[in-house]
Amino acid sequence: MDLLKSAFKASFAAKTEELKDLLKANGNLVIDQVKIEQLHGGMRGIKLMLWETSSLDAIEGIRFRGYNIPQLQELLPRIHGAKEPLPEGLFWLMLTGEIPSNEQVEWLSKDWASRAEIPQHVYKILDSLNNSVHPMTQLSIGILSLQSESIFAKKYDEGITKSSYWEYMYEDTVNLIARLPGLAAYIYRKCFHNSQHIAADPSLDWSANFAHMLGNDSPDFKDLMRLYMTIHADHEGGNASAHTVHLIGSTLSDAYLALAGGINALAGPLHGLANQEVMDWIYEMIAHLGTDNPSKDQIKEYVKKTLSEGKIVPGYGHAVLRAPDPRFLAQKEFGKEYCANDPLVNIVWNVFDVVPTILEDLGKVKNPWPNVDAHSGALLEFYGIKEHNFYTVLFGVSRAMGVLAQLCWDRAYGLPLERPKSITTEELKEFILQTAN
Ligand code: CMX
Repeated sequence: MDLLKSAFKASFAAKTEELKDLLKANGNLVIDQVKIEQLHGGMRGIKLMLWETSSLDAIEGIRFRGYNIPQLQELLPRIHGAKEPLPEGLFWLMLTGEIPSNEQVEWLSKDWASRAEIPQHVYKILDSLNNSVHPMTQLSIGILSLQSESIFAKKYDEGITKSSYWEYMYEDTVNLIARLPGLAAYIYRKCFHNSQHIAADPSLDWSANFAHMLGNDSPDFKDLMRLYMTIHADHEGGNASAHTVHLIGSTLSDAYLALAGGINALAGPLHGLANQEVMDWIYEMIAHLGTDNPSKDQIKEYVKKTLSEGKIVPGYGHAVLRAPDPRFLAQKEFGKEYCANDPLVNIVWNVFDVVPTILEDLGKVKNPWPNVDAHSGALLEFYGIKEHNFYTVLFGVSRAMGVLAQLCWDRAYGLPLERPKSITTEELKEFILQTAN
């Protein structure tokens, strides 16, 4: 059994026992109550699933196994001359609860590089797709085509016991994560660089190799990718992409089928596609105002115009957060160090200065602050990744780490099929009538 697999086994063995005892002693305790407005309003805030890899606080933001983003930036190993920690370290942390050593991260990086090969039939399927097919759709199709490689599906077919599900889910998870940069870079070079593909360099770490295959070998871009892949990896279980993967996985679909579903959820404009929308919106503003250096007053007027047309301001607001997203702030710090004079980056910062007050004044927006998607596009564009409709693919590659690590936990815990209860309006009326009497 490999290093991380055995560390994960030791980690979940103890937690599974603890969870069994907790359930036995407290299974009847009521943890939450559901209001009718929550039933209708997207189930906001209802506690209804276990999720080990991260937890989201409305003010502080995301914590991965108890560590917030600044702590992760300080504690996770930096190797290969990186200034930013490697996301491989975060994946180790999500599975084991332990900050890994440099040697463990080095090993994991090599392990992923050794698993990265993509079968030829996947390339053929991608090549058959017209470039007008959105890159997120291509990513989803690419992941589904890779499903031929699922070890979990094969073993399940042969007949395996429930207690061994986690082992094969772990194998699918790491194989899939290892292959995602190659898959995403293939889609990028096919759509935007005339299919001039760049071979992987297995001596590089996962993110640096991804940067390399996209076509930018600068050390700073490699660091941006390490940061980007770390901060987008997980956002607890209730967000649409995470919950989709968890739900599909609960039917014992394998990691490939489950992740493709999550990618489809991420492709919506209220979720991950917002990073594309932000950059499109900024470019529309530049064209409308006729300047790529708009004043804050001009930006204010454009925001008001957007709202008056019944549109949302992309990159702002959140279903859980009630403060500026620390993932936005981490990218702002990166921008200050590497591209403080870039015009687009400065527009992003000026938008940040004016939008929250305007949204607050609407009186209905619960969180007027920027989320992760408000910043990422401007940094990518600075390093030459200018194709806005590719941005959510990068989000998807990172998000795979968190949701697939959790899928390993799901199978390790033996969590059952998800099957909540829905009710009709007639039943709702009946309930209200009975409660009133
Ligand atoms: N611009 C304009 N109006 C906004 C807004 C924004 N950025 N954010 C929220 N609102 C509006 C909502 O549309 C809603 O209006 P109606 O009552 O007229 O329908 C009202 O404010 C209340 O919404 P909310 O409770 O504050 O927000 P929700 O939890 O319903 O939705 C989110 C959260 C993210 C979908 C929403 O803030 C939004 O649409 N933001 C812009 C899109 C975006 O950036 N999404 C990315 C989120 C992060 C991610 O998943 O990647």
